[in-house]
Amino acid sequence: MNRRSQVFFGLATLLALTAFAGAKFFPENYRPPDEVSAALRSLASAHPQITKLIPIGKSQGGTEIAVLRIAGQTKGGTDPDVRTAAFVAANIEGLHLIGTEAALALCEKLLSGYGTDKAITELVDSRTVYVAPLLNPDAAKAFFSRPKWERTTNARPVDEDLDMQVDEDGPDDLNKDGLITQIRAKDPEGKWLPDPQEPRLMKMADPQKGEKGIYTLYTEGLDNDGDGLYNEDPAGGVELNRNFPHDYEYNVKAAGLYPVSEAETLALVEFLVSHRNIALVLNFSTENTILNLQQTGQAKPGADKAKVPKMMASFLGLEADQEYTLKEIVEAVKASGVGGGMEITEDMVAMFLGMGAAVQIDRQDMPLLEAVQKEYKDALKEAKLEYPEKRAKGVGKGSFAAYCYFQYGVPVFSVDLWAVPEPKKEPAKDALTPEKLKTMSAEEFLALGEDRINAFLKEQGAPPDFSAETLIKMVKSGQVDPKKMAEMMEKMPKRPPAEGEEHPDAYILKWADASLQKKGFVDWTPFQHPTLGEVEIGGFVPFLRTVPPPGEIEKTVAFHTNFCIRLMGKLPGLEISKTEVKPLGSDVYQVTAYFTNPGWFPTSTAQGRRARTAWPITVRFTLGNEQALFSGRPIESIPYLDGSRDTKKVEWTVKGKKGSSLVITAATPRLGTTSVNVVLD
Ligand SMILES: [Ca+2]
Ligand SMILES: [Ca+2]
Ligand SMILES: [Ca+2]
Ligand SMILES: [Ca+2]
Repeated sequence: MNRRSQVFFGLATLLALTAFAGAKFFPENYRPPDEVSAALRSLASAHPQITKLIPIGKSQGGTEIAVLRIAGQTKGGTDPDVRTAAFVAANIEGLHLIGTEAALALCEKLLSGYGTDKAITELVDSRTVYVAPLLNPDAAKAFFSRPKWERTTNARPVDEDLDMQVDEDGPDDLNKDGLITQIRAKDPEGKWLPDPQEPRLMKMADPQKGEKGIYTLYTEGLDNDGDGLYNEDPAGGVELNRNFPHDYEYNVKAAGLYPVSEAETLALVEFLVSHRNIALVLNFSTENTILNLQQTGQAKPGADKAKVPKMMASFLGLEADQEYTLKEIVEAVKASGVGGGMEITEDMVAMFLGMGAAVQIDRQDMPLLEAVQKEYKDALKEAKLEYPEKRAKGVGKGSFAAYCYFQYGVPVFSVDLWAVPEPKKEPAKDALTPEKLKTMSAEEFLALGEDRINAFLKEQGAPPDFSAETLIKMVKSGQVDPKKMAEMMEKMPKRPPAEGEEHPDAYILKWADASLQKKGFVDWTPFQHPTLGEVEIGGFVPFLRTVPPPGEIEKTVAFHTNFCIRLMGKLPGLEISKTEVKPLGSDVYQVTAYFTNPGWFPTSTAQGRRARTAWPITVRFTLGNEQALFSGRPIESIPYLDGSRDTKKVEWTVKGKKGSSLVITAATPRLGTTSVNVVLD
């Protein structure tokens, strides 16, 4: 190879590499499903004393789904699957690669901190932590595939368009950049037009504002089966995070045939219901339910009005064949005294009348969630982690988190770990205002520069022909001074504020331009499409919103794994904190036992009690030989204990010999069993 061709070859390679770097979009920081499995196996084999790798099932596509159990040796050899536990779930959506990494990092932190870090050692010795780092491996594979496309479905073959063919028309990488983006095609009947402020972004035309669409948008690809629709039936499947039984969407293909119809969701639900010791679920997903408390879709009671069953109607003083609003029914129930002092909500009435699932957080659980929210916000601030709070995503219908809270009946916290950062607002003190303008000299005004003046004009809603360029010319030529200009501007008709509104994705594009060297967006480029003709291909790079760039991973993972460990340290517990024996004479004794929750979380949530999946605490009083119970019951039930050392007592009167003993036991599935030996004395 001569020198010239060497140089040429080098250049060509460089160009190819640059193109490919954009296409790859930092995969080296994230592990594909087989590497996640390998990482779990190696963690388990490096720490055999305190781990157990539990395969819970296989994805539709055949990848094993595993839970790593972390539990230290307990005194008395309590079974780790019986003592109080936290379950950490990750990446049920498949595109939340950062969640998988955080879950693995949490395992590593707990295992390496065991024996060296006091809080971690205490946690691991007294509790059990289950971690499932990858719940949707089929979808996660799409991140590592070429072309890369955002997919949240498992590999179940589904005929989305009911044409008797399955998975026959998926996206196609037409421009061969390794990414599935979008196509925009000029179309007189199109519904889309470029955003006037940011023409790279497309917005839906609003006919009420006189806007007219000029483009139709498609996912990048061909109409493989020639039915006139583009990419209408891609590979897969069911969106696992819509396949859970609470507030489930029937007759929606992506939600599956029926609740828990999928291998992955079934495996997960089976694991949860067979591990009744789980008292807390932490979920790494694109939702952030610590900041956004919306616990399920937009579900509302099915109708505004409802009829009340005949039997109830007469009891409530209502007419059986008349329709009432939920509010009216709530009032009637309250007036009747049926609730026995319980807070009656529209939600409860709706559920009772079979109008739909509960969708609101139980009022009694609110203080708990708000306290965690405050702690989280304070911790974010302290760690100087900026998070666009208002953009935090709530939970959708049929989601895993909704199932955990409403049906499984435990506190659940979803965190997304990262979101595209909000652009920083200009500090207000430097902001230019018409008032400031009035006091400025011509020199000071010119020193502002064209960009700042333009920004100011835009902010003021100045007409488009009122540009910085013309103003600068006018000031320079002495036609106008800043004071006069400010007065003119105050009189000027303002553009309607709607036009100043930014495209909802504008901040994402700005961030991508600034932080990803423009690699976050594929610029619209002409393409000759075989059936659509002249089109352009472009749009956001897949995974831009859910996968943080390398520089931002470590800090958020460290922060959130620490926060999770903190939350796990708040798990409820059950102890018999004190017993008292009082002789009443003639071999009769009064025995009192105090039951305490040493944890911060209550022993059950109000919703758990309502769903009847939070068991009460069962107290057993087991008499010794030749003892007899005078008063009190051999089995008592304590509905629940609040957090932070809430204590309830139970009393009995026993006849028995001085010095003889009996046993008091307290047990509930989520908190294990504890017992104490009491001597009559
Ligand atoms: Ca089909
Ligand atoms: Ca492409
Ligand atoms: Ca098609
Ligand atoms: Ca296609």
